[in-house]
Amino acid sequence: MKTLLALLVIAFASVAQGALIIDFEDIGGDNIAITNQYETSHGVVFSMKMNGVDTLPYSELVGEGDSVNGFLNDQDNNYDQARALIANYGQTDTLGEYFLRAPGSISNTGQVELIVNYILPVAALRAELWDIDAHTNGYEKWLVTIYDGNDNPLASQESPTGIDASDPNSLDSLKWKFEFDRAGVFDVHKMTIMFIGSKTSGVGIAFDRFYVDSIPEPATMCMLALGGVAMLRRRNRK
Ligand SMILES: [Ca+2]
Ligand SMILES: [Ca+2]
Ligand SMILES: [Ca+2]
Ligand SMILES: [Ca+2]
Repeated sequence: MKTLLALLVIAFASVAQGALIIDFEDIGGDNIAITNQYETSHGVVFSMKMNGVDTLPYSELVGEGDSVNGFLNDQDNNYDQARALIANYGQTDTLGEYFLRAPGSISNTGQVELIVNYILPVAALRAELWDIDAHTNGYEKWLVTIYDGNDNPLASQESPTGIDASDPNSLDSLKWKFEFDRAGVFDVHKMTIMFIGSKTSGVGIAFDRFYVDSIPEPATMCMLALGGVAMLRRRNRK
């Protein structure tokens, strides 16, 4: 019986983990509009506003040489990749092959806001924002807010204020991780990541490794429960 329970727990954990993370590795290529690709698999829909106008975020291929870039790695003078000496800053390169950026070239980006709507409310979420830094035209900073079903804010967090990208202690080509945990209460219906820095252009958003803690799908629960019952029956027959 104990073994059976352990097996069920393992089965459940692996199902939940597979469904939890959105790392954009399966998005299918560079420069693809990210909208409802994760609606059925993860229960989330992405959208974006730029300078208050509705638009969509796009997939970005890690590394330079492809068309359109997501962020400038000032420290190493390349695009769309983690700092070469990232380990020296206590971080690891988790970007993989793809992340999410604003549409168009960085030089054309303005006041960016990433919006995530949840089909079913979630109790916890976390993600990474890369390359929060500053240049002569201003600094970058983000406000992450979560909302209830009536669009009322539940909580918010500010990112660090970007400091000059030439400073090794800046978050240039490094990540800032944020997390919200509603302690088991599934009341988060929406998340927004709004630019609140001083730049008016050249704002690069690089978003990745988005975890969604949603209620397991009834179908999955049912299958696991039935599997458990079947195993118990087989055992009892012995
Ligand atoms: Ca990724
Ligand atoms: Ca790229
Ligand atoms: Ca690209
Ligand atoms: Ca940078």
